[in-house]
Amino acid sequence: MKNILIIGSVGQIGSELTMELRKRYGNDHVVAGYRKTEPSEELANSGPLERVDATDVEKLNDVVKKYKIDTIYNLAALLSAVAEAKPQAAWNVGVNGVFNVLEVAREHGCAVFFPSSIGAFGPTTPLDNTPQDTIQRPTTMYGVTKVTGELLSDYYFKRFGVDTRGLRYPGIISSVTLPGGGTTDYAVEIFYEAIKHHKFTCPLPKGAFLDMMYMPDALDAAIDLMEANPSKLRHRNAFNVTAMSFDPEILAAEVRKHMPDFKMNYEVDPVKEAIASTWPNSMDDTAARREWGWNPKYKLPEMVADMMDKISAKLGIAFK
Ligand code: AKB
Repeated sequence: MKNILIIGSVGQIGSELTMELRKRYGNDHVVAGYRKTEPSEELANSGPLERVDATDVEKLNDVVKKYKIDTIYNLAALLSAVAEAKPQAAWNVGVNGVFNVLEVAREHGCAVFFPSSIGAFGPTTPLDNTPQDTIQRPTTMYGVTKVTGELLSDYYFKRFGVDTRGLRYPGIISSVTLPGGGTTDYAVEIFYEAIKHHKFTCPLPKGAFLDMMYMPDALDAAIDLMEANPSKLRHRNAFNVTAMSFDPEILAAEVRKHMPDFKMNYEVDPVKEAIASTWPNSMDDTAARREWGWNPKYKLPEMVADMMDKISAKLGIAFK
């Protein structure tokens, strides 16, 4: 039986991944690690909880020993726009934290999941059908930390045999926990504003195409990769994974199929615009499909239909 530690369990991906892992492996086998933000009642009452932070290596060691942890999902990170405002903090969590987790994993024989991002690419990367193995010269602190995390994960596998695995996530869309400070957050915010006000002011410009994914696919991707037969993995870390690619106009048109009076205008955020312009328009994820069977279930129409229903129910506001 696996004993899993999630670092960053109250974040956008962590909050849902923790519950999904508890469902699959048993509540007592999945420890929810958190730092400052208090966990939801659901998270706190359904299994073990520890205040543990990737930058505190001693506490990390204690928790891994206490629960005989064999797998760590390290989801702690500052998202791209926040990382531009706080580059030192982004480096501390995104590089020093990753290094600590890998060191503890080496000592205790744990497997490690590391979520990289489309942010690991930069302006000199081919932006269309971005290959799995290509130029990575990101110009954001977020990207610098993600490339470093990818390289450290490769290094710990090759040098010490740590079972490291990871994905390059696109923008993740979910109805449960809001993302905080990412460039792709608009693709979640649009649903709250549509349901509440039937309109949205978009911070990215028309034509800003980015890869995206609905949360159920993002959870499956992480768990399927961690369960994949290692002999099939040629890459291990930093797999490109995507489910859809759209720009704000295409997303708004899909929302309008459910809410014909929906309106969108633009107030472009220059920081987010600059970041988005250096990220892929769409990635090639054939390595993930070939090596461990990646096959997302949600395309744009299914994702939008489900988000409209879920956010409407969450806010208690009917829109039909
Ligand atoms: C962000 O926008 O910073 C993240 C990401 C794509 O990694 N959602």
